[in-house]
Amino acid sequence: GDALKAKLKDVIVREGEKVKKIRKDYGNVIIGDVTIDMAYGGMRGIKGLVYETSLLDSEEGIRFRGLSIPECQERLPKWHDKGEEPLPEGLLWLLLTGEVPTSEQVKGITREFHERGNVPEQVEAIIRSFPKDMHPMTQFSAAILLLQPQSKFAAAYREGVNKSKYWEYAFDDSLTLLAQLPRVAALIYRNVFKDGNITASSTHLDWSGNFSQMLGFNDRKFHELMRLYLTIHADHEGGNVSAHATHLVGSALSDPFLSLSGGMNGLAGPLHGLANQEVLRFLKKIQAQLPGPQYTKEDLTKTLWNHLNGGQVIPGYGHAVLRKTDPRYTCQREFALKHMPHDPNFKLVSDLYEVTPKVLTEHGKTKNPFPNVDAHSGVLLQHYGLVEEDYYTVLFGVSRAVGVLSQLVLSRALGLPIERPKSVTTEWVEKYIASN
Ligand code: CMX
Repeated sequence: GDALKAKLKDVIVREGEKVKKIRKDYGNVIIGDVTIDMAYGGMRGIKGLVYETSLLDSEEGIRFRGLSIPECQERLPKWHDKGEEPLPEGLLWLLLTGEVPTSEQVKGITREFHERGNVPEQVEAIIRSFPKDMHPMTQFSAAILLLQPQSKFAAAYREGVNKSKYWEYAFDDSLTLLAQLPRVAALIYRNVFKDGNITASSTHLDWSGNFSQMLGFNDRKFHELMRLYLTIHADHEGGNVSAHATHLVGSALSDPFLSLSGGMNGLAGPLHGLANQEVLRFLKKIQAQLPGPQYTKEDLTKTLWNHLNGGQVIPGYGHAVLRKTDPRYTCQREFALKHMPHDPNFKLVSDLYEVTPKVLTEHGKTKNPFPNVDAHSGVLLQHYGLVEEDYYTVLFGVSRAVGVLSQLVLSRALGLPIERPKSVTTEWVEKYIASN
């Protein structure tokens, strides 16, 4: 934690000066136009937000500080230097500083997470008392609020801290959150779906391995899967609902706990993070309707059309920005080809990949007929026995916290102001049209 904070201090000074100069010299340069369609259309395509940690290209997919997913898999430190998948602790370092960390630096973060990982007892008791039929994402968001009294940011603000120090408290809170989220998330899982017992933290394990173990999964391949999973779901630039919601709430100087909870409420929507749960439900529905494992591509096509004709979206397909297959889908497909090539659920996902883009193209509505991250993640979890799909978005949420909290720290460091875009009414639009 200390090494990261020291590094971050340098980066923040450098970046702060750079941004100041850009704004001073080029603040009036126009980077886009806004049409009436954009204003009604969910602000699609408007460049109205600076978000440093990652950038999404419509053809190529996500880059974390310039690194693609395969590059992250290659360059970020691995578990004991011999695992195959990147450690999300390394991604955190990369997102915050823009630099690839060493194994030692990553170990330091893992240690820090262990040191801060104890969830307050009264919070655990309340989580255990949640009704079992309360959706895991509702529990997760509520649990993050329960952690909020620990906020150093909120306490410092109350004490009248100088604004130049905001980022340090946001950083502190973010580390506390990231350290405690796995335990909180595992508690929800064990409490809703198992007997409520949870394995104590193992300090010899990394963040993902320890989380897996607390969930109750000891297969080393599952730990590798979780390292990949928690890395690739972390960040997807700034305009998506969970990132933008966290950023928006944080811009009011709400502390990282309040901000993250807000982001998680957005992630819980079926068009965003909940799509991973919806995909699994959809796969089960298809399996129930198919004649058996000997189904044909025509059978699949028919089920897809029935679903679409019922006025529902095909979950896991389409994207607001991407126009090609999501590289987060591709790397999960590669994981499946390597570790579970004969898994029947993987076969269904694979067969759908061959059929769905054609159907969606013919359907003619979606701008992107290709799969996104959520089309694949569920079957990997099913394979290792994490079969309760209502829980899947919580895993997404634990990962997404890495990205949105990194940016939150940087936003406070750069002194970004309260977010407040201008809205207009349809009456205003009519008058504007008439006068032009
Ligand atoms: N199945 C059917 N119709 C779809 C579709 C899909 N998978 N994706 C988009 N469409 C439809 C839209 O509903 C919209 O229809 P209307 O004009 O009737 O409103 C039309 O195609 C145009 O939409 P778009 O511009 O292509 O897509 P958007 O940017 O509006 O929305 C997204 C993007 C992801 C919400 C949408 O593709 C979708 O609903 N996909 C299914 C849900 C999903 O997988 N979400 C997860 C995304 C990744 C994540 O955030 O986790």
